[in-house]
Amino acid sequence: MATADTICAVATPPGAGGIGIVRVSGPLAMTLARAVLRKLPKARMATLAVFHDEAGAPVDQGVALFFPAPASFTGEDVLELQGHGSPVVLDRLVAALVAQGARCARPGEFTERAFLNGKIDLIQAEAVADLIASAHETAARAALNTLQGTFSGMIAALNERLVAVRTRIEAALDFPEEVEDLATDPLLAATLRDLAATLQTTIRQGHEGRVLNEGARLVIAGPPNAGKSTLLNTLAGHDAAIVGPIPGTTRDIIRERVVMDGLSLDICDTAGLRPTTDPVEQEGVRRAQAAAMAADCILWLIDDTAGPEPEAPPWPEDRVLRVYTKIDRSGRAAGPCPGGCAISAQTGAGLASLRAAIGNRLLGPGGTPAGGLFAARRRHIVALEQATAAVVRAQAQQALGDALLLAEELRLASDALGELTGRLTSDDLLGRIFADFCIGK
Ligand SMILES: Nc1nc2c(ncn2[C@@H]2O[C@H](COP(=O)(O)OP(=O)(O)O)[C@@H](O)[C@H]2O)c(=O)[nH]1
Ligand SMILES: [Mg+2]
Repeated sequence: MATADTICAVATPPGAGGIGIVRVSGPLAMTLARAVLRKLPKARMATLAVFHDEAGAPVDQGVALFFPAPASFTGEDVLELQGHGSPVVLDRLVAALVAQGARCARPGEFTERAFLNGKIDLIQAEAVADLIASAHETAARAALNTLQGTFSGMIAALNERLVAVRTRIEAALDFPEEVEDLATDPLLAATLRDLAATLQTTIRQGHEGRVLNEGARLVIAGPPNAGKSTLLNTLAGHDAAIVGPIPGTTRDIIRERVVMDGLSLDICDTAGLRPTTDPVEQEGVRRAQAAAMAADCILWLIDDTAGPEPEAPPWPEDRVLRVYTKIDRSGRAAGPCPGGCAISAQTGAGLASLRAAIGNRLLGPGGTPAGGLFAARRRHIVALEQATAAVVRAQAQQALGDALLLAEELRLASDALGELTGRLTSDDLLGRIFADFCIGK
């Protein structure tokens, strides 16, 4: 897909720096190179040159690179001017390029062109933004793997299998006797079952990828005085929440962002759950429950010195981790125990195994992602869930012997995967994805 406009932008962060880079992409890149540099650099060869403005006055000198289409990031002719990192010089260069026919790029427009020109799929384009935004090393490595195609490859393999089944079914639709056979075809049933199972595995790995990429929401909940605020302060490493012996001290949700063993965690301390007539505390309890519902993992704190264990609210069991607290006084052994972990925030006993248990809960056994490290987004999981639901409905249609509906459900599954990779994505969604980028990328 050829784009008519030539875009340009400063690619380095705003402010003064050692080096400042201006990037140009589009059909005019070659003409602009000749105008600014007085020569066209050899393809992909670092070339020392003086940069001139539209009136021919020198603006800076530096290294120029020219990448002819299609072997460039965007797939178009690309010119890169690496000068001195002065905002004045960089603005002057951009103004000179605009005066000669380029226009200023929108956020993410270089990456959008790379996507539109088929250099990368949408998952990889999103990984470019995720890599730039990554807050810690594990997230950066995961985003790089996605950028290099780890996740896209898994989706492409799924799609290939889906297309093979669809081709077979759609070919059979023209022949009534073959249509009848489809309903009883054990091979088709096995293929659909296998496809659904692989999709489910991919969703699980996608969840892990999302946790690595976007971080996870961890909520500390439990009865009053269980030691919730004390645990938040311990995990955060500073006095974020007020701790006290009076039940009902915490009302508002207190949030701390913590990087723990390569996981970015948004940890919320909440009001203790108990029946109360105090309207402020009631609101605190309501907020605590809402936060727990939206959490990736709930630490359910149980005061081990306080008699019989309270019953946990009806949250999904796979998201709840029981934490027995104050074991310095109860005498329970620190570390893993049924359904969770025993700790003392006061002595630090059991905290290492609590951290490991949190990692296990969010990333599966070992606290490391099962499908290898790759970054994913919530959007990807939603699309994978849609594809899975369609394949499950397709299995039902096969059992009912309705070949037309079977074919239709599989088409919907293909469409969901197409939305994932960007093969079938609305302009609206694309606009939203690329608007989150920085300018110059
Ligand atoms: N001995 C002991 N006391 C603790 C521990 N954790 C919390 N406490 C005490 O328990 C009381 C309630 O703690 P707090 O964190 O405010 O509980 P919250 O109401 O669940 O937030 C405070 O007096 C804390 O000092 C612990 O590990 N050991
Ligand atoms: Mg508290």
